[in-house]
Amino acid sequence: MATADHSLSQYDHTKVPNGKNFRIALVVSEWNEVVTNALFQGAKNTLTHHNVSENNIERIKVPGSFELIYGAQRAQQMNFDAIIAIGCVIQGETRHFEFISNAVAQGIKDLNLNGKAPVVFCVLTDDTIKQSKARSGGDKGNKGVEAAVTALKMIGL
Ligand code: DLZ
Repeated sequence: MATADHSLSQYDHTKVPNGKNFRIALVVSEWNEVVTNALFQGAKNTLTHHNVSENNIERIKVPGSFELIYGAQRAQQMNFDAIIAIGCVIQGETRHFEFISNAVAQGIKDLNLNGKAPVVFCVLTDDTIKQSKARSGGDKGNKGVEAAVTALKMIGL
């Protein structure tokens, strides 16, 4: 599961469905915005590269990663074909990190089981901002790219 030797931006383009006519919502947390903006940009560029129209990509802002669950659920009710939940939780001095990370992972899992559109987990859970920057357009690639490819594949299932 480690990304140490793996770039999050590398994938086989021939295995990605054509995104023409797909409608995709990107729910983006404002916490650690320098990272979540870069993840958003990576996802958006990848979606348009695979023919998703800019008009069919909607950015929905939420205050923090904890709110991604509610934001993604609202997006599921708005008839998008897929939702990408974008956040960045960084380890601090308290146990807050674990509560938020676990809640978001469980909440998004529940939305995938019960909702009508797939919700892709594009949430970085790192020890340091440096690690997050490396995974949002740095030397480990961009998890937003990986999330966009996943969304297209899930719609095409
Ligand atoms: C409160 C908090 C903290 C300490 N750290 C983060 C973080 O690293 N990443 C993130 O996305 N959000 C953080 N938050 C905010 C919570 O996600 C949430 O917005 C608040 O607890 C309000 O519900």
